[in-house]
Amino acid sequence: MLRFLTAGESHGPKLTAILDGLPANVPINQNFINNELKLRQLGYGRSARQKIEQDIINITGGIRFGLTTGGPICLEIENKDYQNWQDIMQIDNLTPANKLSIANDKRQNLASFRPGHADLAGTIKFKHSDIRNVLERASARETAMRVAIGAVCLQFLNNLNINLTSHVKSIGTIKSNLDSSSYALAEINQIIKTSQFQCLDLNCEIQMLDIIKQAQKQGNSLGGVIEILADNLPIGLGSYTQWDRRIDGLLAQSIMSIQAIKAVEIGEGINNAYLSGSKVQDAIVLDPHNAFSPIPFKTLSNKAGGIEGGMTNGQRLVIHAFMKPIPTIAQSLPTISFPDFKETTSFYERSDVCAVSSCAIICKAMVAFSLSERLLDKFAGDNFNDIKEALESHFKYIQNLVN
Ligand code: EPS
Repeated sequence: MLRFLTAGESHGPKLTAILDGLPANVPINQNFINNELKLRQLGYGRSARQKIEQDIINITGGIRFGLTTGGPICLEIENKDYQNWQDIMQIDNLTPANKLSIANDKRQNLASFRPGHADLAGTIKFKHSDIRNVLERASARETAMRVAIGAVCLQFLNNLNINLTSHVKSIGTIKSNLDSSSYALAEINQIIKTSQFQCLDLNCEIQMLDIIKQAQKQGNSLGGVIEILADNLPIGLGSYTQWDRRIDGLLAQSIMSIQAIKAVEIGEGINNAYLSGSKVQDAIVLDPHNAFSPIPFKTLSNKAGGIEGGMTNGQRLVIHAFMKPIPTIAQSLPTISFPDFKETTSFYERSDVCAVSSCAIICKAMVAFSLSERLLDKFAGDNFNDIKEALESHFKYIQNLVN
């Protein structure tokens, strides 16, 4: 069973995670993890916090001589901003002197719930007397750790020839018009490397930049849509046999767990609901001489997005994630004060105006984790080579079905 937990607060000393259940002998390169972490920090519209942080991975267990040992992998990322928050985030109880020194610090006296955040429900749920206990942990800073976990899983998958990418389809009302289905994933990766928004349609860049600048001026924020793709998946990850083994539901859960993601679509799921059956189902044909796929059949379209009956069907996995505009905005909104519960307006510290391109990296990471989980369900093994061999024999079995 593959699983991970993260710990740490946004302005605490560091973020930590343990990833447990990867087999031994998976080649892991720290530069690869650091590159994904760097990509998550890029994109116009991020807050001043990103100038403080330079996320670098510190691995303290589970990897030796560039290979996983099979033991739990322990990952850490330092919060450089902690230097500015030591009093507010201290572990020990406040002394009278500490109390005095932070008494007038606005950061210590959060007086209202920010609409759209975890503040209100979280404070009531845990019966907190300080809203900061909620926002520190609910913060999307935690996604740095998810990207690190995902970067380990991506290396596991890539070494099995399973490739993933993600790109930004829209920011606010600016939409990319390019259809990714005619692009190889390597081509997409080359193009988005040159985009500051991880967008495949480079013609959108200027408009995306403009719309973010406008939102910034207006004290507003923007969301967007991200597409996540995976190629060379085996057939039959997930299962139709029980509700909680269906891979579409499991993938949706892992993506919906990302802060600000409010909807997930598999393939053309939303549009398909408006069409008749004959226009939605993907016809299947033989394809024995495809140099790019070990599977000797294919579908003529991919409206199902690579999943049928809760299982991967060997076609490209296509997922869309919908991110709401970031809830912390400079514009004040009506809200309720704390602890006196009176009507007031929301407070503002600092925030991102748009983090859709960062979210594309986070979505890819969560899909990489989720696919690794499902792969290990089907091709379980304690050593990487056992899994590789099992996967090769899976594809041989399929090839031998068509002669
Ligand atoms: C976040 C608020 C901002 C973001 C943060 C997520 O941080 P701060 O409160 O320090 O200004 O920049 O994201 C990150 C720090 C990050 O690395 O992504 C929030 O409330 O979710």
